[in-house]
Order: sequence, then structure tokens, then C-alpha cells
Amino acid sequence: DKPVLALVGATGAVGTTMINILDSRESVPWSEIRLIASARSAGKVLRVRGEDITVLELKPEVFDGVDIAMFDVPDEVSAEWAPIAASRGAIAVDNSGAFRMDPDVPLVVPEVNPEKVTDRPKGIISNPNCTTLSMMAAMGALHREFDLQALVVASYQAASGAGQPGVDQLYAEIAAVAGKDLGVTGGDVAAALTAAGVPVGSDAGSPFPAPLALNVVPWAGSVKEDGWSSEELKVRNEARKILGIPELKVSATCVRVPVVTTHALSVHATFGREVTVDAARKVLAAQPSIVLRDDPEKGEWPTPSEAVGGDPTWVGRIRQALDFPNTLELFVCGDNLRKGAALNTYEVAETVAAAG
Ligand code: 11C
Repeated sequence: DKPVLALVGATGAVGTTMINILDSRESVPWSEIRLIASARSAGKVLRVRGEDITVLELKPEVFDGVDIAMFDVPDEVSAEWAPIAASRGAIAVDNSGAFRMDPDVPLVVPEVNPEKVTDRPKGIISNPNCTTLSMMAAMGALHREFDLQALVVASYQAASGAGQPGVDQLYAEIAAVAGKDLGVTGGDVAAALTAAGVPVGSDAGSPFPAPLALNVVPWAGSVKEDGWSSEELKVRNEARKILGIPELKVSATCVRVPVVTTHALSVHATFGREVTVDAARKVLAAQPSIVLRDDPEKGEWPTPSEAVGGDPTWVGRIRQALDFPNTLELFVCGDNLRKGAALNTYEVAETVAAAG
């Protein structure tokens, strides 16, 4: 019998993307798709693969008969409910940060470590953070060939990393400054937003700690020790776990930019084996889930606006670092709602189903 798939968090930004992914698949290996959300969204009817499905309220019994339950909900909801789903016999594929660093929970990117899906003592498999994920297909492929030793990355993260509220905030901010001549300085963006009734800063209810329109914000996530953000530590810890390199040297600076969807990363990667730009290009071009866009003379490099809405990771600007041996600089773009979240979760669910 074909397995039963559940989607918890069906009405959020990632849940909506998940439904788009389900719709776009030529065929699916599921006998039933069950949609689940909070009491507030329960009862809504959503169309999936031509069928109207009523959203069920999140309760223990909705998991009865479910084989694989994908969770696209906040950490605290996953922390409570993924174990409940597992106790009812489902395998939970969780997109939150609740279990990623649990040694009994695999953290899976199908291009890198698909074999880990069967090693799941808690019945839970985690999906990485979208910032980490955006570079994993590329770094996994390069690591297999050239032995990755160190990563220094800067992210350029889209507003939708903060979910639908992030998207709404960025559009409201852009509307508030659009058509205004704020002069060569760009004016006082915070004042322009406040005058338009748009919240500025976390205390005022914005998902971002500073204006995002006409700005960049060197912060994502929560405050951790010694000035690090949670997002930067996730990039470090999750990259090590996915790639299976516990000692990998990683240093990240995470920055929010006024892009709606698609995270970009500037990556400085040092390898243990000799690497050349041509050899790296060859390896990356051979990956089915990577689009190589790397011809600066023709103005060809990846941008979020080209990568958005699609499945692949886009890679370009590959250079040999001038002062660092066996080190490449590259620029990576990945749709944070698709490969960064819903698509990878779905691919993990497909991998679990295929593994039986
Ligand atoms: C952001 N990457 O762009 C975050 C969102 O650990 O799943 C995802 C947070 C996570 O804000």
C-alpha cells in the first residue's frame, strides 16, 4: 500500500510552498495527503493536486494511520508535536530547529547524506535551516571531491526567512518609501516608515530589528553568547553535522537584505586537496540539483531574482582565492522556501518512502 502523508503547518509560508511542490510533481507516492494546522486555520479548504482537502486541527489522533508527517511549524510546536506524531506511528520530518542537533535525530540533505534517513531512533528526521541548506548541495559535492576543511560565509537572507510576517513587513516597508524622494542619502527610512504607520524594530512588532527597505540588517535569529546570532551558530553546527565533519572550521555572518524570497551566500571554502576553478566547475556542473551560472564576461552570475521559484541551487562567481591556497570563493543562491525548507523536507519524505 502507498503511504499516507501529512503536512502539519499547511497554511503557513512554507506549508503553502509545500502544496505548490505537491501540485507540481508529475506523480506522488502517497495514498492520502492529510493537511493539519492550528485550531485557527482548521476547517479551511485547500486544493491539493486537484482535490479539495479540509484542514484538520492539530490533535494526537490526526496522526493515526499517517506514515510520514512533515512539520512546517515553529520550534516549540514541533518540540511538542513531532514526538506525538512519532508515538502514533508516523515518521516526523521536521523543518524546525527543535531537533536538529539531537544526536538521535539525523539532519538530512538528500544530495549529501540520504543514507541517514533510516537511522532515526526517535522516529524524527530534521530538515536543516534554510541558510545552511542553501549551500549544502554545492558544498557536499565539493567536499566529496576536494576534502572541505574550512568555510567562511556571509549570508544575504530574504525576508521570507521570517515567514509570512517577514514578507508582509517588507512589502509594507517598500510601499511606505515607494515614490518618495528621500534624497541622495536615502533619508531617514525609520522616520518614513513610522510616518506611514509601519512598525520599526522588534519592540514595535516588526519581525526585523531595523528597517529592511533601503537597508541591510546584520542580524537574523536570537542573541547567543559573545555576540553571535542563533542563525550564525546554526550555519556552523548544522554544516558540520550534515557534511559529517565534526571539526569543520566555520565562521558565518548572517545578514538580512530587502529581497522577498531566496537566500544568497558568499562562501570562502578551503580544501585539503588541490582544487582549481575548472575542476570545481566540472564537479558542480555534474550535479542534477545545481545550476552553474558563471561567466562574468557575459554578466552571468546567480541572483535571487533568477533562482526564486525553482528547485535548483544556483552557483557562480567561482574564483581561486588570491592569497589562500586551495581556497575557492563562490556565490550561491537558493530559494529559501523551496530547497531551503519545503522542497528539502519533501525530498526527505520521498527518500523515506522509497526506503520503505
Ligand atoms: C531566516 N533561516 O532566514 C531563517 C529562518 O532555523 O529554521 C529559518 C530558521 C530555522 O530567518
